[in-house]
Amino acid sequence: PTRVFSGIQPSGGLTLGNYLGALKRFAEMQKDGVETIYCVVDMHAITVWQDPAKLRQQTREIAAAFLAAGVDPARSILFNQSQVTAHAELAWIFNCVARMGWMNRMTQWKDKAGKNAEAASLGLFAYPALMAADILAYRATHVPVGEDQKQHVELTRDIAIKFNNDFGVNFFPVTEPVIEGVATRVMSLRDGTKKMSKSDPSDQSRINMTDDADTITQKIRKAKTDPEPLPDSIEGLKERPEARNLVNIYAALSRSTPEAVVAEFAGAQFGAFKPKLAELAVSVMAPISDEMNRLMADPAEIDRILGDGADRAEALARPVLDEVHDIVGMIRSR
Ligand code: AQP
Repeated sequence: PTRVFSGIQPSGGLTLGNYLGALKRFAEMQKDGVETIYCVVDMHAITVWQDPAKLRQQTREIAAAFLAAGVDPARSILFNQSQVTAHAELAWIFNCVARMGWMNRMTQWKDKAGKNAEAASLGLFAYPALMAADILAYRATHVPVGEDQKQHVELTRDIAIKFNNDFGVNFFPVTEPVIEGVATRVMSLRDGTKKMSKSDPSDQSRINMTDDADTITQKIRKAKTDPEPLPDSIEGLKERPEARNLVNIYAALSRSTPEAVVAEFAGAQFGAFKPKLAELAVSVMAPISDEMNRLMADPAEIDRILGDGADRAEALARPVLDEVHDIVGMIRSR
């Protein structure tokens, strides 16, 4: 990768799924020769109504989570989306490039709008065009995301290709999703076939990044499992979604592989495995949540970091937007 972009919505507290599937990998992508641009996507969050005071608080909390997970504002650009107007400007142009049919096929749109699509916001429908603008305003080459966002990155590619074709240019790159590791889809602790999600009504279904050690331990102890002991190879996890999920979480938290975890715990009962997993989860997550609390005590410093990131993001996006306006035929005379 040469230029990486990714974002997280400030639409609620973050889960272990967001940490393992996104934040941890964002930090790992900070390497020499790679530009990393990370965004708290507040404009995406308001596609469903957000209380203004909560939106502000959650934006700072997500920024604190990025920092606590190891995103270094000296190496990476970290900002909130609405401070860089290029996102909204490019999104409008992409609204005119993308087709209604493409948006209609998005599974997240179908899930979130549900049966009452008539009452959903226009923004929720257009969400993937804004996401394409987030990525392509920087002509980013790679986007690290969880499995659930794959379809939206594919749509970003379609928009880039159609824009290039419509205007006879080779301007936007065809961005690659980066979906790798064992935690690209962390599942609910109550149902191994459902994604762990911040919007699940059951708090027992997820580990929140702000949960304390006792809460983490208690949620893992109560996590749904089957009565069998752990198998001696990962083939034995095939029809066991809950068991597989806990093994994958263990592997991701210990920077190991499911194969190695299964080899270590072959034949163990969940009564023995769960306390080990809880101990590991607490040892990884507690320092991160402590650091988040420390950062949250100084909101002015978080705002300063976001403002500085926005200045640097703006400097990258503005020349791209200038070229886009020119390609489309929009006069810039001042
Ligand atoms: N369970 C998960 N496993 C792995 N990765 C996940 N991500 C989310 N859930 C999991 C990844 O986290 C990044 C940020 O997600 P987001 O907040 O922008 O949107 P989301 O995917 O809608 O997150 P949630 O928690 O599932 O929220 P709700 O409940 O509102 O739908 C993305 O890279 C995502 O893949």
